[in-house]
Amino acid sequence: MHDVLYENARLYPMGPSVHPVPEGCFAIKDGRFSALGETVRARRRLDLEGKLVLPGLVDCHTHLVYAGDRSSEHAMRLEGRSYREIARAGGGILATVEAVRAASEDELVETALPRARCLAREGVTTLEVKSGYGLDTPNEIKMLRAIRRLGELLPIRIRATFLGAHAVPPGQSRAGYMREILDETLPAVAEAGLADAVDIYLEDFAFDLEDLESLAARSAELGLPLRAHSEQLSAMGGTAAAARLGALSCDHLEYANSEDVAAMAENDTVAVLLPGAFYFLRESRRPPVPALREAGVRMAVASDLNPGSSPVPSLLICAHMACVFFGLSAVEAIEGITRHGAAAMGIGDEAGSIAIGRQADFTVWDLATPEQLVYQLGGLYPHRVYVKGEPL
Ligand code: DI6
Ligand code: FE
Repeated sequence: MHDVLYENARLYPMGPSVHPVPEGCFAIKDGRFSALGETVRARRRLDLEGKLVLPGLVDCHTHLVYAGDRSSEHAMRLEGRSYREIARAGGGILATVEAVRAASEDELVETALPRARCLAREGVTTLEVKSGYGLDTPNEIKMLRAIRRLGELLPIRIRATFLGAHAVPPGQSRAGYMREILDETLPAVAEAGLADAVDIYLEDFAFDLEDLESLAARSAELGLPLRAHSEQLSAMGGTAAAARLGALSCDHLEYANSEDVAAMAENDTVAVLLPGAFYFLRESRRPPVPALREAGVRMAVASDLNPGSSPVPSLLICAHMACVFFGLSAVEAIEGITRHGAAAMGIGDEAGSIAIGRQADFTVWDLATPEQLVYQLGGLYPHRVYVKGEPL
């Protein structure tokens, strides 16, 4: 006997087929999907009145734990200064580092909660959050603990990524800081079970391919999967290198070339597109979406929610922008915020699609077609969000 049978839904399981289930029904038992497209016997029956049903959404790349405010940099950019110039002059990420170091773990949790709630309200039931504004062992650990606490305070699934290699802290050499990450911070983070993955910011003012290699080796020893920010503002071959090192995802990719795309295809690396940063930094170069599509690289879309380059607490606005700016189809964008987002986090078998045996995280929408999800820009919310079969 199943717990609940949901009937009369336009059900898009998103995995692997993107077509709706013709029978439009599904059932839940003990918080998991227990039947799909079959009218089974259940304790309760619920008529969804033709509403659209999608998996719970996945935001696979955010930096939503932070302190302080960077609106003055926005003002500087509006006057013509570039993100890179501001970063080189000690602003940018380092400004947030100063604020995060001065904040307590409680303050980080309190200020992050409303941001995470914005995403959850839109139907995000799986969320990734990165560290990377602490840049030393105690402060990185403080951030990661704050991320774990968000996961305890909110009913959604929250995964933590260690991004110690985000910027070189003031007064330190890159090599010296990398040694600290490899010998001290990352082992401490792994030991405490505070991270589910490791990330690195590859850019000429951040970290290089040598750093990537040593970080990949250490992460592999500690059993943590690798991700990379690569080819956002310049081309340095970081994407191809990270893909060959087995990275789950390469994120941004505005400057990725055909070699990067081929390496991603060969290694099954997910391409994470972050149109919020492209928009906010007023970039003009777009990620090579036609080449990624042609090569069969899975494309995820995420908010990149952060104070410097993407202060955009809306995954749906980012999905919309992925269509308008980067040329994704509606279905590609929806795959990007469901199953491919989950794949970028290495949890494609747990989240991002509706399948028998999986945790029953799903969203119900008062929309006629999936296309409508990426049509209206902003102000779009699900009729209801379910986690483990329970309405939020
Ligand atoms: N993700 C990042 O890590 C950096 N850019 C991006 O898209 C920027 C974070 C920041 O400026 O605080
Ligand atoms: Fe990022």
